[in-house]
Amino acid sequence: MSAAPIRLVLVVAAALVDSDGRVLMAQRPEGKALAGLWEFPGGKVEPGERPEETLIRELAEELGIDVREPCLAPLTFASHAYPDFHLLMPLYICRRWEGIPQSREGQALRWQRPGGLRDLPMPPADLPLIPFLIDLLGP
Ligand code: 9L3
Ligand code: MG
Repeated sequence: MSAAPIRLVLVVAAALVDSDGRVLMAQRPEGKALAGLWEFPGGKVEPGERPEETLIRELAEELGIDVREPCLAPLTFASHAYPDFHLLMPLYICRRWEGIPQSREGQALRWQRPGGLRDLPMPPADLPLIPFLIDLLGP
């Protein structure tokens, strides 16, 4: 029996939740894979990094905010088979951070109640996280 090896890619993502229970979504900019789709901000775990470190680095690079480790807790994760790799993506729930999220990489940003996430075009990996957020935060 032989099977093609599967490339496993670990990506971490954050649901930044504000005091109204809205979640920050970022639109992937032109020139990137999946351009135009709205995602939970985050990115790939680099070799030697702990996932929590990746999240802190990615949110600083993309949004200019400082997410402190005590506020992080991965409560669920996404798993999605793309044609050329398999994505595993824990979703961290962040309710506290320092600074005001700003677009640092040309991406559009919007705050959205979980029930409104279904109206945004999202990467297939992110979609199954919507019911989890509706359960956690309401629609
Ligand atoms: N991805 C999907 N949903 C997300 C994030 C942050 C990333 N919420 C996918 C898009 C790419 C891969 O993970 O296929 C790596 O992301 P990036 O490094 O291109 O941002
Ligand atoms: Mg990214």
